[in-house]
Amino acid sequence: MSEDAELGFTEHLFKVLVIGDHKVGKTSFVKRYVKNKFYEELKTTIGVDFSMKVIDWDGHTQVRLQLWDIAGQERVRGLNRVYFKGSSGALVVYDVTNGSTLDGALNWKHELDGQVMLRNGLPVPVVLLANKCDETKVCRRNASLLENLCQGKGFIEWFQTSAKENINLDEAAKFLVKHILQNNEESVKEEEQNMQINLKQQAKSKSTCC
Ligand SMILES: Nc1nc2c(ncn2[C@@H]2O[C@H](COP(=O)(O)OP(=O)(O)OP(=O)(O)O)[C@@H](O)[C@H]2O)c(=O)[nH]1
Ligand SMILES: [Mg+2]
Repeated sequence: MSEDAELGFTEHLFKVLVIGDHKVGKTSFVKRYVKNKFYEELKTTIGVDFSMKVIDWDGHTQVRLQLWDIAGQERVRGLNRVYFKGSSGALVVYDVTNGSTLDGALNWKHELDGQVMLRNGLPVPVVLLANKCDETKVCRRNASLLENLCQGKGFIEWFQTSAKENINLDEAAKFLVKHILQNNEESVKEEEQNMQINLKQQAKSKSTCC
């Protein structure tokens, strides 16, 4: 975070992962969200692709989201964990037309939780995206299933999205950023408190010395 004290303007840079199985629409999400473009045909991602989305959060806060779009192919799964480090949150994508990718999403979440956590030991915020909803809407029964899943598996929320028709991408990302900002604020407060405690302890030890 950098702050221009005179203007009271704050900038944040957050690393956000976009993860999920092969072909669920991760790259499509990023391309729609960042460039407002959609492609029927896309090359599979190899390794990781980076994109930056700048959000004017409010009049005095700018958020830069560094999006890490990670390859979903099974054969490179184990290798991709190295990219998780330092992330502030994640979007885990599954494809509503392919049920097995929901199991995949749960695996990705589990792997992420094993690799990254907040300073207080809690998991980083993760939003579940039920993508390709232009093809099949999530029915009410599945919606309540997903709600239960979120609670049970620790996703902060789920959204049905379509990268193709630009449905709910901004909403899902905003929801995640709101949580990341809250976590950030809490950890800054905690740091300030720790610093005050340290200063007090130093002052105390100086006053008792000699
Ligand atoms: N109908 C529909 N098709 C989509 C949507 N999002 C992505 N697709 C299509 O799904 C296919 C795979 O999309 P990608 O974005 O390449 O998927 P990916 O998750 O990045 O795949 P990997 O890079 O292999 O891990 C492409 O043909 C996209 O056009 C969507 O919201 N609706
Ligand atoms: Mg991709």
